[in-house]
Amino acid sequence: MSTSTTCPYCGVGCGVLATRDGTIKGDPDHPSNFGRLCSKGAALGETLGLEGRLLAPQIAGRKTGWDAALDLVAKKFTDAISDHGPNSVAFYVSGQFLTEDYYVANKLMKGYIGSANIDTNSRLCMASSVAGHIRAFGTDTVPGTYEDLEQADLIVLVGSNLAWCHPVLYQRIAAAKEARPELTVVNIDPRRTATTQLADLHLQIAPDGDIALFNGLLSYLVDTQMIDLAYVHDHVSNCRDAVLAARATDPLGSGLRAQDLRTFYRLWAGTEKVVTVFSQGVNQSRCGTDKVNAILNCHLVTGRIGKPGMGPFSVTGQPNAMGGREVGGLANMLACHLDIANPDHRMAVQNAWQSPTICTRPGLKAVDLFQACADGRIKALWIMSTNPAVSMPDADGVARAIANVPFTVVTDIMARTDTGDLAGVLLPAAGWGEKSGTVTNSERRISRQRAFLPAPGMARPDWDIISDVARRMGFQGFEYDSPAAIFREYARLTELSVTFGKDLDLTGLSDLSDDGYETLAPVQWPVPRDGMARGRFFGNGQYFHTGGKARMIPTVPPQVETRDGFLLNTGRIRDQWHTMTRTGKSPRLSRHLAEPYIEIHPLDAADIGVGPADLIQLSSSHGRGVFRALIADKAQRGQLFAPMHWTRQRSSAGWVNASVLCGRDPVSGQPALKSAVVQAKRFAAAWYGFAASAAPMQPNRPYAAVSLTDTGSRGEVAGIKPPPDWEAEARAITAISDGTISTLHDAGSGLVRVAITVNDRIAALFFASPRPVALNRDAVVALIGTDTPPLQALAGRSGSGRADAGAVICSCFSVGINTLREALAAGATSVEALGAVTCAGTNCGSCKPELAALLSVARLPMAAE
Ligand SMILES: Nc1nc2c(c(=O)[nH]1)N[C@H]1C(S)=C(S)[C@@H](COP(=O)(O)OP(=O)(O)OC[C@H]3O[C@@H](n4cnc5c(=O)[nH]c(N)nc54)[C@H](O)[C@@H]3O)O[C@H]1N2
Ligand SMILES: Nc1nc2c(c(=O)[nH]1)N[C@H]1C(S)=C(S)[C@@H](COP(=O)(O)OP(=O)(O)OC[C@H]3O[C@@H](n4cnc5c(=O)[nH]c(N)nc54)[C@H](O)[C@@H]3O)O[C@H]1N2
Ligand code: SF4
Ligand SMILES: [Mo]
Repeated sequence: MSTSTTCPYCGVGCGVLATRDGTIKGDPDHPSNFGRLCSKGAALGETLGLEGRLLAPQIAGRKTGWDAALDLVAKKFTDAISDHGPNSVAFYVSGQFLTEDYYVANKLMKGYIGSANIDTNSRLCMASSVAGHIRAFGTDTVPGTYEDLEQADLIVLVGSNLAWCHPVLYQRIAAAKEARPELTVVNIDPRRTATTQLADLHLQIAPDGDIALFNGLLSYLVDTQMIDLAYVHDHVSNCRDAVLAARATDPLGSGLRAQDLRTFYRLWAGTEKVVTVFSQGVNQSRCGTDKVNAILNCHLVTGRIGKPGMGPFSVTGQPNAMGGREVGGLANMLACHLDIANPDHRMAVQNAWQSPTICTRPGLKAVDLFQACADGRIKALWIMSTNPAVSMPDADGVARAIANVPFTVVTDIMARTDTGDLAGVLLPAAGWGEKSGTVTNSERRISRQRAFLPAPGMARPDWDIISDVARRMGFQGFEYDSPAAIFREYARLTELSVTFGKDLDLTGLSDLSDDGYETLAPVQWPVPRDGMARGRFFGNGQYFHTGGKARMIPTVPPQVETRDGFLLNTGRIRDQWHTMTRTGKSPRLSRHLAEPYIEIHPLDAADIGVGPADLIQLSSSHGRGVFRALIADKAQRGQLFAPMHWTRQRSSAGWVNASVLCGRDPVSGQPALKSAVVQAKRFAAAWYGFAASAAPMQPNRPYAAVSLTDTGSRGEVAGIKPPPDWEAEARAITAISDGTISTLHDAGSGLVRVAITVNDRIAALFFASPRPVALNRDAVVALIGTDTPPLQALAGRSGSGRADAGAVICSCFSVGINTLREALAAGATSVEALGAVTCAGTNCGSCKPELAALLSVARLPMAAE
């Protein structure tokens, strides 16, 4: 029997049918995905194993019971509050919390502890969109729905790599475009990405050139009389100021050519049904909030908002980024889209909660919160469901700041994370599939996550752990026995949002019975009591500012700063989720891109003397890192791109945020994670190696990146001087200390090959060379555990004589780049033909953009080979 639940990864919020044996299917009835899943969703079954899970609470590294752990947490927080005041404690939480988890954490901090020092990783993610929405609409509303993407005639993707980050939405757009080829897609991104593949026009903008671009569009709309005067008159304020600011802007500041600007402006102006989708290329910027408003201005001035097929669309990253915003997860918000700054709102929330207190001013935002940890102001810190020692800018500084807090608690599902390693108390959370609650996706659709597995060991749901601590701190109001009870309380509280004229209305769900909650079908808010649900906001021109009008915001492009070094852009890859604690468990997903890498333009690579597969060292004033070079003209000159996923658990120097020191948006406090300035040079490796082992390897060399395989683990390594003893080196790297060792040295090439056999089976293979090691890694991995004679295992480049499939492009069927190249050489001329020959792209379809790229340029699109 399968359980219908929701994918725990991105904000598309796909419905999943899951069974206890780990079978995962897309839910054909879920309105987000209608049965589709991407590569990560499809591999969820491979992430459910208990390896590495945190199964019991720990105090100072020792296992303990819940009573001891939670009494200690309650006491330390209570002591800190009574000795140093409520602002001496802080929570740092996550858009991967369920709404119920988020609600109780927020209630405890804001209504009972009396501080607003609860911030969330959404500060790194959605804060600029939230601030931009509030400035324009009077509240944090995402007006549109996914259907708008299918109904639009023009989709503009700004700072969004939808193909890899919201793959099912990308597939919905790709399907719509196939059905209606006149649907035009524009991609605005300084890099060429997998998403560019779908675009009719790629505007390779200068970093942070977005305000110049959209201010130019606003001027153009005015000049060509494309503005909707009646709409603006009735429903929009501040138009004149915004237009004046736009007029003062030189659109060439976008870094685009005049003719490309004209093409784009004509297209946008001439297409009524336009959806502008934006994501982290917009939000994660020193001018993120202004970028958001520059986009919203263009939709407001044309009245293209809240109607089928048109509107601005901020897509959310995490599965419950939206739910967190609803319940006041950010340090500057109250639950139900109410304002901390407004005394009436505060009093109303406190009354509803019957709570002893209520915070009176905004709390510390993420960057300031960790600064306060560094300088000793925070005495007790609780981090839940996020990994800031990796994901915050200046990650090493943040790690030191966390270590500096006298009492730190981390709740996670994993025993070892870079953040958990710094905690005094570790609390085991029940994970996806083991706990129940709700999440809200990018289109405001609330879906149930349902348990289909028992919680392992002593793990408990987050809402339950937080409520228990609250009770142990002596607070009443946390006697919840189920997530349904929390959800009802939250839905009732949204009555206040209605009373104060805000958008968030779930009153229709206030009296949901336990059964009703259990069977709740995906539903989009608002869900008013009268049952008159409506999909879109603002179609009637009614906004949430006093007076009911939307507000246009004058925006000014940032000063172009001269920089000494490269501009470092960071983001995501298709098959990993953030800090890899879950996707890293799937060998299949790890084969798409197995190493931390830097995309660098060929001319820049030549400038710094970096050749193919060399290593690059990055550094900034605060940190450094080492990455494989991926030389491609996808990035512009002077700009590097690195994925954010690697950690200290899986690499020796691949967590990019160590080198990311960046500015912040002054309005939202969101860090500019897309534009750090770094130095880059060739990493002076004396040797490069590849190892496969039956044991889990540790990243223990100057350069090392390890990942799981079906036969154990694999690792890329490099050292700065040759070791005195290669056999000892091989043992240290492969973590195999027993068995027999066989070694081959090739004096001419310097290649060293080592095999370790235990009980006549290959336990480890290690290859090292003065140059990056070229060999069939799949074949080497496949030899582990076999009874192949060691010298045979070391012989030849491809070991078993099988063709090397190369870096995996199709995760579902493990189809490698070389297999695809062969199919191309044999005459495949379409994505479908490639699929027919190799199966690639015929299951989840996440690799289709890469297949199309292969076809169009007939060269390798992504290969950390
Ligand atoms: N596979 C995968 N999917 C994910 C996630 C994941 O970890 N893995 N995480 C989820 C989360 S939490 C989030 S927030 C989303 C993020 O989803 P996206 O925002 O789509 O992804 P990113 O790769 O962070 O960045 C998007 C693009 O912004 C571009 N960019 C950089 N600077 C600028 C600029 O100045 N202007 C413009 N216009 N573009 C710029 C980058 O080159 C990059 O291609 O993905 C979600 N989905
Ligand atoms: N350089 C750079 N840095 C970035 C970004 C970028 O684009 N570039 N993007 C930023 C963005 S948008 C985001 S959203 C962040 C994401 O960054 P993080 O939130 O730090 O990354 P995750 O790996 O998702 O962390 C989630 C943690 O929660 C744990 N976990 C999983 N399920 C549960 C559960 O049910 N309960 C509990 N208690 N724990 C659980 C996981 O094991 C993991 O340790 O990164 C940000 N950092
Ligand atoms: S697109 Fe992929 S990661 Fe996002 S919710 Fe759907 S299956 Fe999950
Ligand atoms: Mo995010």
